[in-house]
Amino acid sequence: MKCRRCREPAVIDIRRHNAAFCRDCFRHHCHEQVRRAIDDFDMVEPGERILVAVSGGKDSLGLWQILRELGYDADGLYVGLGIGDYSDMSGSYAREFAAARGWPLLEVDLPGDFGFDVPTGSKAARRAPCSACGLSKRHVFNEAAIANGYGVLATGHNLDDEAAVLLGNVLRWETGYLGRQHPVLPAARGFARKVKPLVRLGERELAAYCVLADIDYIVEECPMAAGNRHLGYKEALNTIEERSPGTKAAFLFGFLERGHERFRGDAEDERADLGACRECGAPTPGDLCAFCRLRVRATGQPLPFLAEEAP
Ligand code: Q46
Ligand code: ZN
Repeated sequence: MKCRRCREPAVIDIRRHNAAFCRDCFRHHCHEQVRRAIDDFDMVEPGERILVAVSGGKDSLGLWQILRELGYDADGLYVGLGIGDYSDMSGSYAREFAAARGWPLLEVDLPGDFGFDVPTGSKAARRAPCSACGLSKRHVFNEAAIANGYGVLATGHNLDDEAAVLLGNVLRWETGYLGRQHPVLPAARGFARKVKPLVRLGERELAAYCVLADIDYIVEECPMAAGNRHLGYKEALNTIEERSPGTKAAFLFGFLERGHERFRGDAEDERADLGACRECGAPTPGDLCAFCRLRVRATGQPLPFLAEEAP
């Protein structure tokens, strides 16, 4: 097996591209895929500062490394979720990664800063752990980007993640979610722009990138992920991909080119009449945003303004 670019011996093959690469050319390939995603979808404006949400896993640390190597002004954000040893370990990986390179890492801790952790929040709100967790992360990421003056927030969602989310949304015809499923969510009042620069790279490519680039990342999966629907969709797509390489990318990029536009209106309607949360100012259709409602339930404590209003 020879490298497609330089004809030296290859270390990895990528069936959907019908190509194999040596170590250096594979790194170049990963950089190129991220550069293309950023250019094709106009993710970042010149001179803009990027905040990268890092979990200590391969995708987010790989993304931070690639963005820096491409010359972007990118800092990290780690959010402690309070998921036992898993959070302790993932935090250590993120901190060590940042410290070894001297790159700034912002930290927010759900238990320390907001008084609850994901397991408690999910039980109290009777939500699946990943639902309480996802809602908390979206809220905290957005708040941190805006409060610290970053124009854009980048997350490590890769091709496998996005294809699995798309499959879930199509299976249930979630038209609002389909309208929002895009590698770029534009900024709006109270929302930072959100981008997913890894959409052109698969999970296996990210794992290989980290190994070849000497990035130490947490290999353990989050203990709360077991049994969630997303994993089932990923497995189903992997089975299809195994038989017909390239299907996953065709599914996602075909949607982005020919399907997404048709659902955009549904998402815009949902965003159109949002007010500000009475507690934290985040955009919300109601009085209190979903994160503040979760927080009230999880901590069992009224928020300061609610306490003031009590008779
Ligand atoms: S951290 Fe949170 Fe994930 Fe764990 S609880 Fe689910 S969403 S699986 S990326
Ligand atoms: Zn709020």
